[in-house]
Parts: sequence; C-alpha cells; structure tokens
Amino acid sequence: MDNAVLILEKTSFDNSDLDTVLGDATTFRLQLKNDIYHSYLTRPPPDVNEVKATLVCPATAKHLEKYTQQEMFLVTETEQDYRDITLPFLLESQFSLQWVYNILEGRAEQNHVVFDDPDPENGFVLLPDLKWDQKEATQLYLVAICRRRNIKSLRDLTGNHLPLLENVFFQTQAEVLSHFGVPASQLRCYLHYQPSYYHLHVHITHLAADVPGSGVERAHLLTDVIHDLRRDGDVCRTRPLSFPLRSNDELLARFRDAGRL
Ligand code: M7G
Repeated sequence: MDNAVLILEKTSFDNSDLDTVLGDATTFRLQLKNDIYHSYLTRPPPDVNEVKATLVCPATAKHLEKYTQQEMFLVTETEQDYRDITLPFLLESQFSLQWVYNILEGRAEQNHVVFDDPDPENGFVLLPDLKWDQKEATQLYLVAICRRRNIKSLRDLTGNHLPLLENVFFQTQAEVLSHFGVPASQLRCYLHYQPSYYHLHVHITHLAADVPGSGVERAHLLTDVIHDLRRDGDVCRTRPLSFPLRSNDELLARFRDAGRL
C-alpha cells in the first residue's frame, strides 16, 4: 500500500462572504465571557467554510520526513561545508523535479499560468503556488520557476545570473500588479535556503500573508540578493549561510558527523 501525506487547512474568509458567514444559518456557542470580552465557537454554512486539502500520493520517505512535525536545529554552512557535506548529499538524495519540468514543458497547471517568459536563459513561468487557495489577493502566494535548469539554489548564484534575477524581479512585479492589483511595495519576493526542490525558483507572497518559510532563518529577499551580487558576484558561493533542519533530516546527521553542530 502507498504512503500519502494529506494536509488539511481551513481557508480564509472572503470579505464578500461576510453576510453569509454571519447569517441566520450560523450558530454561535459561547465559550467564555469576561467583562467586555467574549469568545464563541461558530459553525458558518459549508459553502463559506471550505477546507483546502493537499495530497501527496504516493509519498516517499522523504515526503513523510518533510511533513512530520519535529524539533528544528540551526546550521551555519560555510563554502567548504557546502562542497564537502551539502552538495554530495543533495546530489544523492533530493526530491524529484518532475512537477517543475511538467510546468516548464506545458504538461501541468497550464490553465493557472499567470505569465510565461519563454527565454531559455532569463525566462521563467509565474503561477500560483500549491499552498495558495487562490481566493484572496491578500493571501497571494505565487512561485516563479526559472527556465534554466542548471541553477540548484541560492548557493549557485553569481553575478552572471543578475540579468535572470532582475528579469524575474521586475517582470513579476509588473504581472502581479496587472493580474492581482497588488503593488510591488506589498510583495515579499524571496528564495529559500535550503529549498526543498533544487531548481531555482522565487517565492512571491503578499506582505500581509503570514506564510510558513518566510522567516529570517530560511528566506532571502530577492532584492537583497540582487544588491549583494551587484557588489560581489561571488558572495552567494562564498558566504556562510544559515538554515534550519529537522531533527531527523539526514543532512543534519551529516553536519553532526562532520563535527559542524
Ligand atoms: P521550496 O523552497 O523548494 O520548498 O519551494 P518548500 O516546499 O519547503 O517551501 C517550493 C515551492 O513550490 C513551495 O512553496 C511549494 O508549495 C511549491 N510547490 C511544490 N510542488 C510540488 C508544487 C506543485 O506541484 N505545483 C505548484 N504550483 N507549486 C508547488
């Protein structure tokens, strides 16, 4: 029998649904009353009470590891650690990139694509992230997947990639404004280090959205990366980079075995 990961999340309310959420069909059960403070449990009607279900099936052992709640540890990786520990590990064990290639080659999610720049060097596909229910622009979560296939992560970026990064940055801002009405000043564009999928992609989220993975221990703002690379084209390859790892992550074991934790 196959393993599966199922993630259940209550979706946010749409402001236009407020009349239904608070309508006659909604029941309120008092939980607590203290002075002017009240708390209730309420059951809005099913059509405004959806649950987003994300299924990974069949799920590999690595997926089960990724989605199991665990203690986290912060690792600081030097240039040498990357060469000796991280790179060999990720070359032998990483998630399949098939879903990425399906998007780039037009075999999946094509009806959701927001923007497609076909340039093989600097082009990218912009589309909703799997995590976004695509209901509210204030919860916007898009992913820009670069067409070039030889850039694994932030670690590989050099000054030569500036035209690609600038293209993603500026075109994404313009497209998000025209499609969703969200201005650049309300967008968070960032790269994860470590990512789960080692094919360069940029996360684009609304500043108002409290999304997992946007904390300082994992997210690197694209604008900061661009400015750093303009000053020193080797900075991403050479600077120490810190990131969190789950307690049962094999990469954490390798850092421990190397005496780096
Ligand atoms: P990441 O930093 O490599 O890993 O980002 P993370 O999942 O640990 O954040 C990959 C991003 O791609 C995440 O935001 C995922 O939600 C998103 N993503 C993953 N998959 C498998 C898909 C997919 O099949 N379609 C879309 N549209 N997004 C995906």
